[in-house]
Amino acid sequence: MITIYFAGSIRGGRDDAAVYRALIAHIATRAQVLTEHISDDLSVRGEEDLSDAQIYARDMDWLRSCEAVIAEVSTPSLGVGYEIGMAESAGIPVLCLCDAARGARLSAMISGNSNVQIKHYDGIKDAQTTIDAFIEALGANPLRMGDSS
Ligand code: 6IA
Repeated sequence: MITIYFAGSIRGGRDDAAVYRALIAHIATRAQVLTEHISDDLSVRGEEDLSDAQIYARDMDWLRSCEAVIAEVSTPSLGVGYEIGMAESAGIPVLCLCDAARGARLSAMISGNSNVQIKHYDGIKDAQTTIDAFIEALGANPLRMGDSS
């Protein structure tokens, strides 16, 4: 099964937590999601017991091991931007999902980056359809950019 690293804002703001939950639930029917906690109430899950250094080390291990990243980028987040950049430099395919109504505010470092796929979605169904096509394309061609074999 394909492994997906889902990225969504945490300290950048939790306004879209319900959207993350709906997208993660959908991805989980098609792939293994390494970061299902992004949709949760993190205090309930005990994430607060982890130091920032432990969170960073764990998330970077997951990021390096995943086959693709799906990032919800409507709420600006330093961590999500960092993860997108790290995935890009590792040659890991990245799909960025942005609520169309807020797309004009998306950072040029994402919207101007031809190495990542960007979808300005109009409602959850639209985002889910895009996720399906992205995962299907990965299954057809699971090689990372930069792989020589
Ligand atoms: O800058 P942000 O916090 O918005 O960054 C969010 C991104 O960084 C997510 O995509 C996560 O993969 C990662 N990340 C940042 N903080 C955490 C976290 N706990 N747990 C897991 N992943 C994280 C933060 C502590 C919490 C109790 C507030």
